[in-house]
Amino acid sequence: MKRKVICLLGCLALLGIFTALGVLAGSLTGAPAGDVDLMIYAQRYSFDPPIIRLNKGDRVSINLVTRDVTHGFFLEGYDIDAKIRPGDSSDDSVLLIRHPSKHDDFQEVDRIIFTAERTGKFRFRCSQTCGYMHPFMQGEMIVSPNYELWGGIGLVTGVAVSAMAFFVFMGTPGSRGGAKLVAERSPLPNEPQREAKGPEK
Ligand SMILES: [Cu+2]
Repeated sequence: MKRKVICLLGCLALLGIFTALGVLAGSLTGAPAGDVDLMIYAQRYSFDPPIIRLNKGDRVSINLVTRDVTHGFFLEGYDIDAKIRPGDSSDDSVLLIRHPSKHDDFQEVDRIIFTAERTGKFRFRCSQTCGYMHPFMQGEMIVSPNYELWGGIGLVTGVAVSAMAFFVFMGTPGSRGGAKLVAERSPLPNEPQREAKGPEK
């Protein structure tokens, strides 16, 4: 009985350890890549939505739309500076992008595309002077590691390992019976040979 309790506690500890390892793996490696399609509206003096939530590794495609004048979209930490010029209709608007660290010129694109490789909080702000409140036009992108997925993988592994450990330490009724049968039967094939050899000599 005492052995059973110790064994159960051991299995619980294993479960905890594997779940924790899973969460740790999540914080170090991040989530599997997913495709995220976003529409961001820019207008004086805010972005809609103001907060973007992503998982690490997400392949992001942003369609930037302006509701009034030309606005910028400078994403800190990701080397992205985009701007959207309004047209007569939303189809006529022009989206341009450059990478500040490369000192390159703006190039026309259909979408702002990048992979969310860095975890953390990153500010995005308007980089085109659009009015007196322009400096306050900003939002936030939050890239988090996928704790749930890796924690789940850890938990499942923990269940498997602790179940194996439980049966190894406690033994199953079948395996005990089987062991006895083998122990009883194994001498049998040798016995007749010994008996046979004995009288010959
Ligand atoms: Cu602005």
